[in-house]
Amino acid sequence: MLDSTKLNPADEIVLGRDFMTLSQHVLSQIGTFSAEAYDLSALMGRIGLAGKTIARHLSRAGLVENVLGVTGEVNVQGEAVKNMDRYANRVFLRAFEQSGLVCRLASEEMEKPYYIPENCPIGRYTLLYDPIDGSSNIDVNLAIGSIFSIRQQEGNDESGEALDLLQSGRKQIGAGYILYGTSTMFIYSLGKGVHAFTLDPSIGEFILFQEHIKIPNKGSVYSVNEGNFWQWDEPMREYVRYMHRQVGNTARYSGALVADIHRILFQGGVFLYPGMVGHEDGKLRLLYESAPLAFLIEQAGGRATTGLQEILDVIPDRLHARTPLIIGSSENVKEVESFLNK
Ligand code: P6P
Repeated sequence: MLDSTKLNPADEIVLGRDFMTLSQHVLSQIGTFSAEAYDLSALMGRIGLAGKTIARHLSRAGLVENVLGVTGEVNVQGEAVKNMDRYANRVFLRAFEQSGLVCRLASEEMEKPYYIPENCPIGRYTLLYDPIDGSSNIDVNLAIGSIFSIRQQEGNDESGEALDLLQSGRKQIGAGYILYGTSTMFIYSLGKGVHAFTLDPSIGEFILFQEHIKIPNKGSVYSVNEGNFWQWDEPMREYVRYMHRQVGNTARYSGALVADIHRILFQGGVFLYPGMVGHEDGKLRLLYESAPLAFLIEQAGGRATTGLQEILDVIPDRLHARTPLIIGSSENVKEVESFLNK
């Protein structure tokens, strides 16, 4: 009699892989089936849903209206808002309305946090996110990403100033990014290693790609916008001149932080966005760009610093605070510091 509870080994392997979905993996990470575990599993699943929705919209760029191009607005950062920025921001909000999971969302695209009052009595989390990182790449069909950071909801923020969010990145309980590239990938950590998933559009699930990713201790890639060379201070210029002289180094810079970090996570190296003349804090925002990526890269065995302080130790003075960022393989970051500390 055929045992109908078993398949042949090859099919069993495929089923096992396809059924290790994002939500299932979060539960396996936490290792319990507590209410908190299910909340975090559901929360990660909602972020995944937002990512799938954004990926679908991007795949229609050029085919339907209002995917490419600008809205004509300027955001709190003073940057032109792309149609995709506004769409992706709204997707994250919709993913958490009626979810009961998240009380408050803070985004690069919103001056103030967005509250979901009906969630607040029970919603234990705040989500900080950059809905579309690398907007300049959208209209030329190059890789972009979304970045997210999960924090515990503390108090009820009566002032609406989100002062409780002005804490170090070590208060994050999870972080990650979604990369909209040749395939759509979801990378996350809940503080127990870094794990990568690839979207299988045929079943609409993020399927486990690799667990416990470790960044190489040193790599040959350095990623920086050399168009800003004369805006940097001399030690940073000296470091880049040194990299020019070292045989075997490779400059890679995509214009999307998530894509550059993804390359460095898997191949090693260092990404730099230093302070510049007139912009000593650089360009990248701490709470929803540098801090979540620093959380992830530290979990993978790498480092992230402002040049003076570990990114995860920086306490911002405002929601949209910026910091210089030097992030990647520990040896590469140390090499940059050796120039900055001369
Ligand atoms: P620049 C995109 O606007 C972004 O925030 C990051 O994704 C990217 O690394 C950086 O800015 C690019 O900035 O000044 O080099 O064009």
